[in-house]
Amino acid sequence: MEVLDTLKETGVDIARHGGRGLEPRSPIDGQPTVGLRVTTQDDASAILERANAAFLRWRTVPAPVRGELVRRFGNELRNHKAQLARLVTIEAGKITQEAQGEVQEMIDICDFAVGLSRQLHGLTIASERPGHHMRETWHPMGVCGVITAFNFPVAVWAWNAALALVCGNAVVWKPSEKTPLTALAVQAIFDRVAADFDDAPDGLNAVLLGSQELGRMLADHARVAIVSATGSTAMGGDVSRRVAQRFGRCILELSGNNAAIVTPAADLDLAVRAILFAAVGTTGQRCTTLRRAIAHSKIADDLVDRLKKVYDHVPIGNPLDEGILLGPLIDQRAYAAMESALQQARKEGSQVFGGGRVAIPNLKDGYYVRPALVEMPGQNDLVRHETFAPILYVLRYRDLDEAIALNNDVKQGLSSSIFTNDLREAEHFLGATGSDCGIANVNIGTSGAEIGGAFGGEKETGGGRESGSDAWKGYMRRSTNTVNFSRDLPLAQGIRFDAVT
Ligand code: UN1
Repeated sequence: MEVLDTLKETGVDIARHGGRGLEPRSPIDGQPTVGLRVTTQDDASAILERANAAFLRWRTVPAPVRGELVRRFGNELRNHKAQLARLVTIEAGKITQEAQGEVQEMIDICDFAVGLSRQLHGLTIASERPGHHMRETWHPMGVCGVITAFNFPVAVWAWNAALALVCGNAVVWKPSEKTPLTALAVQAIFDRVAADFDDAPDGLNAVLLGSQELGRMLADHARVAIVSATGSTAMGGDVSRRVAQRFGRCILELSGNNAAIVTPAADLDLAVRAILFAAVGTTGQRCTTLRRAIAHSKIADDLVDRLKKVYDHVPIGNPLDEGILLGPLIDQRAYAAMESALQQARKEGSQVFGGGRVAIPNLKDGYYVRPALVEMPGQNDLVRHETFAPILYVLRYRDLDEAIALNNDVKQGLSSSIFTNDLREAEHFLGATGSDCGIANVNIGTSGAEIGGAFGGEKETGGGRESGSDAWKGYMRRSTNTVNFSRDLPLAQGIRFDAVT
């Protein structure tokens, strides 16, 4: 079978992992792929102990040497880009272009982390005391637990793992139950690179396969210093409450409900292309997917007409086929959620364009849908709810403050955009009284961020930052150091505390 061949090419020993307990299916045709054994709680405990032992050694390896391991790993990802992308397509249903983009995101973050391994710098701070130095230093934290979702089965792990590893941590990864094969392939590649690297201890990165119980175990376990979780707000709430109980650290990247404001000063051709990728790409299953277009009433009709035209021409089908832009939803539940949102929209008197299941020959158990555009009279609870499917709600506004208020009037705060050629509008949107999201863009869509920036958002999105910029600080502990190189002992704030002798 073809999946087995691809797995073999990445080095997965299927005899070791094959079995029962986890029965992943490909969204392409709804058929089972390869059955796998789940990780028992006992095995998971042993893996966590091993990871902790690995951390104790790894933290003493100089950071640029740790970077060298990540460099070699990134090169192996380059060599296996096609195979990994294929597995992403088979397990997550992403079209080949996007699946390759996802693997490229892993490669990019490895490159970033290699450079970072020589840049883990702190501050020197002026001391108020003579003969004293103050500085900040950064140190490895421990085991980093990474919980990832089906929609980015490998890139999000890589954002976390590449940084965590150069920062001197060990990583234990709980991938989505829907995408375990892709995780095993990445693990096999990592294991080979690590085996050839003298300074890399055993168990530096390990995978736990199974249900949310294993995610909870990571959240509860005293050995896990950092839990980085990507997924629903409900999952993130559960994880963060558990981690907070033991005063651990969380990095959360949860739901989004991302909007684009299209003003009368927008380049509509550009806006339509950007909206298409952001709303329809990945079958609407990115946390950064565009879910709301907030269009000025002067241009709203024009925008909707143009969108309808391009929506009508989106090629839907097998994501492995060249030229397809819209692959399947992940499963029946995702389809049911989309249908129920559209039904609710109709009940509320909205205009629904598109939507509905599409039959693809030979793939009758895959859930293929037409993307939907829904003209909403106002922003209601349906619009405020994140439905993980290609539904774009169109809202209208009259002045920019009203549009920004609509942008911000949702519980999530991940990504946002404005389409305008008016500098005043753009800067207002980006400023303190503008978008309240972690990501705010001008003249590009809400999705498809580069790895160089910090990725994440506010409110129910969880507040975490991953990937670029200074997100690495989330994977290290900060130590403030005051060094006295004088012969005196002056106290801060001028306090005198001498016993008379
Ligand atoms: C996600 O959907 O969880 O900005 C991550 C983007 C991608 C990452 C999305 N680089 O759309």
